[in-house]
Amino acid sequence: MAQFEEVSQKSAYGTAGFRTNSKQLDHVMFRMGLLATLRSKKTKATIGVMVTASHNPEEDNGVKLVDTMGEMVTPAWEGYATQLANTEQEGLLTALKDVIDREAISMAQEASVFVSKDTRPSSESLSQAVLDGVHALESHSKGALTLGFNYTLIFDCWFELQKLVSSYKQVPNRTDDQKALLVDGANGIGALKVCEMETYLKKELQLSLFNDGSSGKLNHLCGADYVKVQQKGPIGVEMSAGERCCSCDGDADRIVYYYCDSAGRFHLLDGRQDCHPHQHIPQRTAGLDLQIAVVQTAYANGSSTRYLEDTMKVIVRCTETGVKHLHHAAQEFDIGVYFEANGHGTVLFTRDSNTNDKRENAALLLQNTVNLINQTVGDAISDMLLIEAVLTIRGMTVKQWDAIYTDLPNRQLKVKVADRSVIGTTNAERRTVSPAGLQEAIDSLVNKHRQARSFVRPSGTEDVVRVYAEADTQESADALAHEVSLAVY
Ligand code: NG1
Ligand code: ZN
Repeated sequence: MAQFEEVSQKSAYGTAGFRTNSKQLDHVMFRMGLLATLRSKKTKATIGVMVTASHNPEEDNGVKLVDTMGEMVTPAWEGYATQLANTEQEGLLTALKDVIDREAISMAQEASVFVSKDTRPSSESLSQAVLDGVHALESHSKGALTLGFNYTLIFDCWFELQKLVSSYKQVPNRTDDQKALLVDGANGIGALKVCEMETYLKKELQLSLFNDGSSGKLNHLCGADYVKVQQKGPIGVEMSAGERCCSCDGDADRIVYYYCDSAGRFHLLDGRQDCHPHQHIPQRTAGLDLQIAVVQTAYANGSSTRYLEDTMKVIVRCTETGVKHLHHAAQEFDIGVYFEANGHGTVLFTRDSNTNDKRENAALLLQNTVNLINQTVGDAISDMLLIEAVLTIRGMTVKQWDAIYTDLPNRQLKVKVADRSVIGTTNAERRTVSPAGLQEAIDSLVNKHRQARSFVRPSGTEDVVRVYAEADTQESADALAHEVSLAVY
């Protein structure tokens, strides 16, 4: 390890793998191909490599490894990924041997690696670089490599799409005036899948697709991140009052809902997902005696946490940012609902709903919900259908969903610092442990505002420190975020 630690850490395996300008990623991709092959040999199972930069601009790209059960790889393997990505060419062989020795990997074991990519122009050659890495270790073995998919692992399966569609068809029909849903495809993968789904669901749901990739640029003036950050609708979507609209992100694993009221005011329903499926599940699990929990991050609005704990009376857990952390925490419960405030997430069912249970009706309903959910890491289309199903079953309009609680005004800022790694955090990133004095400074600023909360953490996907603040008024939240930014700087 000593030899590894001396290597300068230019890129680290962050919240969602490596992510930066696509021009800097060739060697990282090749090395992730090597590492995925080793991981596959170690686990004797298929490993996924996903080439995407999600909601980042089209010029960026990234790569993340997907472990045997569709989860992110373990911290030890993230460490190997960082080491390999930063090793000079001449040290590469030694670095690889080190992983092989540490993990006692049998190189005779066959490997199976799935490589998938999003629709970015750079994804084509970068995914090829991953495949080259796989080939470098597996050139002797025939058929051990499954070649690149066009879309994400999640969506590439036609059967998966059919399962979602047929489960959705079990939902009682909604009234005609509630059937329309405007979907912003962010000019990415989500658009392709919505297009496919549109025809199968014509009777149940009238999907109108915008930003379908035919002319616009990926995530440009559209997509989940744009809508959330800009607090306005995407380009090309004309919303009538009260009409349900949603946007997915570039790799379609994140979705946000929104609408305009009759006064033309824009309402974003971010962070509502974790309350939403949850409202549905207790009804469906009536009598099934399952332990249900909701997992959030520190970015969850304080009102949603209070609503879940005080009104819904469910267990709420808080983890570090990034679905890999939420996913692990959610696995500890029979049903774990997890969503980041920005729309990534899903629902996990760790106990078989059919086992030892005589209350068949509830079990059957629950099974149908299970089929509607993609449990691996969540995806925008299945989350969208789940939300549509819940709204239909509960007879709720988007406005009524918005009204289940009122968000505390909040503000998120990015601060550029010389070295963001000097900020160390604890308690699911809600408090800082370094540099000295920073947490005390934040505490005293928070104390000057009402119903206030603020925290800072280094981003895992951008070279910035993120500042979050919420308080009783927007002015107060803005002021607090600004004051805390100055304390960080
Ligand atoms: P970082 O850059 O570590 O804050 C961002 C998002 C995460 C997640 C990842 C991966 C926020 C505050 N952070 O992580 O929730 O989406 O990107 O895509 O939204
Ligand atoms: Zn994404």
